[in-house]
Amino acid sequence: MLHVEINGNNYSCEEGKTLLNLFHEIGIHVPSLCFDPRLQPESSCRACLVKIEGKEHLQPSCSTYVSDGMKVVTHSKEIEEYRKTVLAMLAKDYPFEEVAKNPDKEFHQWLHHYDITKNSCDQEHAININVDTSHPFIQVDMSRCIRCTRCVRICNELQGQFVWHVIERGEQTHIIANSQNSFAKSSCVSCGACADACPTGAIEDKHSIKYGTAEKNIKSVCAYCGVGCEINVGVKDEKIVGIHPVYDSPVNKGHLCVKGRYAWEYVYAADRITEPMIKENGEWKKVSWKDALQFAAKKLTAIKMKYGADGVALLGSARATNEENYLIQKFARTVIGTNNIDNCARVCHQPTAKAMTIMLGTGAATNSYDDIEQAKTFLVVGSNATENHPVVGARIKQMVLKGANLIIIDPRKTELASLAKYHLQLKPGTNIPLLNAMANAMLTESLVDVDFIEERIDNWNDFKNFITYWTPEKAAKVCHVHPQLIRDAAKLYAKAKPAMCFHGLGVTEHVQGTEGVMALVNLALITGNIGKPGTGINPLRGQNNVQGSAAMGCDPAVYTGMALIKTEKNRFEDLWQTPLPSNKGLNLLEMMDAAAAGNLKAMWIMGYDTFFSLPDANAKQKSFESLEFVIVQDMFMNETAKRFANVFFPVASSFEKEGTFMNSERRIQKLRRVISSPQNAKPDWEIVCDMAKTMNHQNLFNYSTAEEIWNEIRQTWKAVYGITYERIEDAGIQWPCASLTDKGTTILHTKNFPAGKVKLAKIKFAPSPEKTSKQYPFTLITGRRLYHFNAGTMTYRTPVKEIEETDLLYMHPNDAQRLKLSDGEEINIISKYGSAILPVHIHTSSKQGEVFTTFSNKNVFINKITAPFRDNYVETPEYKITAVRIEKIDK
Ligand SMILES: Nc1nc2c(c(=O)[nH]1)N[C@H]1C(S)=C(S)[C@@H](COP(=O)(O)OP(=O)(O)OC[C@H]3O[C@@H](n4cnc5c(=O)[nH]c(N)nc54)[C@H](O)[C@@H]3O)O[C@H]1N2
Ligand SMILES: Nc1nc2c(c(=O)[nH]1)N[C@H]1C(S)=C(S)[C@@H](COP(=O)(O)OP(=O)(O)OC[C@H]3O[C@@H](n4cnc5c(=O)[nH]c(N)nc54)[C@H](O)[C@@H]3O)O[C@H]1N2
Ligand SMILES: [Mo]
Repeated sequence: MLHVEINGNNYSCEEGKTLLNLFHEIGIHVPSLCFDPRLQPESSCRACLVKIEGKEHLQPSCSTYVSDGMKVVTHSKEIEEYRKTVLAMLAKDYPFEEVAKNPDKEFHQWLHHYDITKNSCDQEHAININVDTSHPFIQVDMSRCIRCTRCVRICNELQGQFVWHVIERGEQTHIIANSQNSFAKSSCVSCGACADACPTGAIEDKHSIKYGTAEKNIKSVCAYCGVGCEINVGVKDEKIVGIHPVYDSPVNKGHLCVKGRYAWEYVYAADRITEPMIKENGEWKKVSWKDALQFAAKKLTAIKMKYGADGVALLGSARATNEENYLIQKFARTVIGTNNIDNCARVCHQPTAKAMTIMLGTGAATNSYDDIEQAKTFLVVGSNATENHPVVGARIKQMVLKGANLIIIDPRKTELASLAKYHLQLKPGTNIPLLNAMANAMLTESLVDVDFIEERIDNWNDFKNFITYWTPEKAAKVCHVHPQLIRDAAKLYAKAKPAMCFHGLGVTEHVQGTEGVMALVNLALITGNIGKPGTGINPLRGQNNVQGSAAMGCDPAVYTGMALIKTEKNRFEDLWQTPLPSNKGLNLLEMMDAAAAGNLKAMWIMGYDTFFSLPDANAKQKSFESLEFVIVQDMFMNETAKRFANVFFPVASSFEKEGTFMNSERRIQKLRRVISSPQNAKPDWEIVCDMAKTMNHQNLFNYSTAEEIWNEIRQTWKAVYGITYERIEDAGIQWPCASLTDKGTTILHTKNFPAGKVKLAKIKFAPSPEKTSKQYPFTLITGRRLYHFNAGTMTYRTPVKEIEETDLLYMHPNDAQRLKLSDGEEINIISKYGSAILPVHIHTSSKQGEVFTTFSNKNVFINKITAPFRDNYVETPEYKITAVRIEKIDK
């Protein structure tokens, strides 16, 4: 502890703090216009200067570290006069009418505090610069710029986008974006960090211009991707007016992406469904909750009577809370009596969960985001993190900009690939030969961690024999990556430790998805890159709560907490006081097959646009048409609801309910009710309880708060027993957390694996049955881009669609030239399974012969053409490979 005297009072403080940090803690306010807690101190504005005993000149408090025995004066006549001069200088050309209009801006507050007016700073006329309103979310008015450079630095240091530049010097200094006249044309990714950091409003959120300042800010969790950023939701007159990042969140550390910060206006979309509805003779009719519930209950009961409980299937939602997912699987098993329950992890990271459970014993990320800053090397495989998990992507990018090594394995040149030391641009679907060859190189070049293998691996000799076959030369013929590059990448991952692996759908959404993850786990194990800081196998999970939905038991084979039905039925029968079904449940893909075969008759789908997002939609249409009864529970009339539902249950959004989400690093975080839900929309959990009551099972679904449900979950799954609502009031906790004093677990497997020693996987290569041919010469990869989210249901109802209007087909310039296509031209894309129309975008991120697109636009509906093949272990669709041809559309 250090001891300091400030303004005659004594304080103690830990080492490594700046004076300004300490002032903030003890409530002393000094102007600090170039300071932002998320940035390295710049000490250029000179407003935070203080007197330190023994120093001749005043010192900047933002960059001076506290030392023992320091004596500091923060406010004296001399210092205050000096500050006033500094601020008056900054305001010399300032448009003072803005001060009155926006008194809350940090700079304006200081001008007011020091009584600086247009007259007092001898202003003749403020400079006049055009206001740039080209961007849908951010307005730029550089007449208000005081050159504090927070925008420049936050764009560089937090996001890593380098949009803002300081040009010229002295009086002429000003800040411009890296585009000519319009900010919208810059390389900005709309994260909004600059607007967040700006102390004047020179760069400002259009939301705050439109709606004004929030009356209160309520902490909650973002409802888009699996990163799980913490947000402060600004509310005024009971409406959301803006979203800002939580500065001290361990997840996002004061950062957000465009969707988290700006894409929330879907909540107020004119076509949001707010009344329960029943479809009669092809027409939707609004009804009371009582009628909707009774109608649905009657139908489900009748189908159960006629076809048995397994005639019904249910789907949980990766967008809904843990509590809600827990209830729907409990409903399936207790009220209906079926294990036909699944969720969209099936089409996403189920292969990860399976592979990691088989090999390591736990099907979740081994490490935490905070390991990113500890890693020396990153291996990023089939994951486009800067677009799909932008806040984690930005953290990785920052480390790479500071010198960490980066290896990318992806058929496309993603943003991270352009920064990578090695980009292994493999042929789609060939992860197995490539990863096996990396293991081979590690063995032959003695790069393996002998001690780790000795201590923690069971079948090393066996594996060695297997892997000798997979020389980089042999693999290169299949995966089209040069053998030397495979060796170099293997060497870097094995030697520049600690090395941290992130993977995504480029691994899982293949016929060898589960095996792909196993091959990755092999690499981590043989190099000892597991169980230590800055290492591990880390899937970047899909939606806000896909990890939770699966962990709650929305899976045909397991109950809550990954408890196997095979072994834990009795325990759950005791817990729920009900006999439970022992029939093997159907997974989502099997549900589709069973429906088409006439064996499944009803589905209740909670928060999942299943028809739109499953592959080979033309075939799926037959499955859905064979169902007698479908309930969709959503905020919007999604494609599944529009075409196939008989009943629609309208839900509260994530801003309108309580509960918890589980992010990619196993962190349970608390969602808060920020606004009330419109008309008769209700939280999913209330709807499930109401259905249970209507079907005479209220004794098992008698909850009045989400917390009561969570407390029941804690009783069923000991890894979250220690996580109470009270304990996560301030910050989330990562499971396993077995007791009320346990702080949670940031790194798994530090000493042991649950099974003691583990086995390496010997994986043979069997290529995808989907192959290009003369008739279908291109390989189509589908995936994501930054602006839209999955089924597009939410983002297309926000101004994000002004930035990206539609799905685009990314095509290499040489292919476009050959097909005589110009950028933006609409084409017909055809596979064996169907066709779709969308514009081409000529771009070098795709290799020749490969094209890429997203699947979010309802009008394009790309899943009409995607291939039906599935992962060998868990049936995840191979969304990443479809053979297609592209035809010019005759005008
Ligand atoms: N902006 C945005 N963010 C999202 C989403 C969104 O829709 N939009 N969706 C969320 C969801 S549900 C999920 S699951 C995650 C997914 O996030 P990611 O896992 O990043 O998803 P994708 O873009 O589908 O695929 C990742 C990469 O896999 C590559 N790939 C394709 N085939 C192969 C292959 O054979 N081998 C290798 N190594 N790579 C290959 C693709 O080129 C692509 O760059 O994103 C989440 N975040
Ligand atoms: N071609 C192609 N297709 C793919 C993929 C691909 O890479 N390529 N990826 C696949 C993957 S990984 C995934 S995860 C799926 C995603 O497919 P979906 O899960 O269908 O997509 P989402 O857009 O995440 O949202 C599902 C629905 O949840 C609703 N919703 C949001 N919040 C709530 C809530 O609190 N409660 C309820 N009840 N509903 C809510 C939304 O309005 C939306 O209709 O798509 C898959 N489809
Ligand atoms: Mo996903």
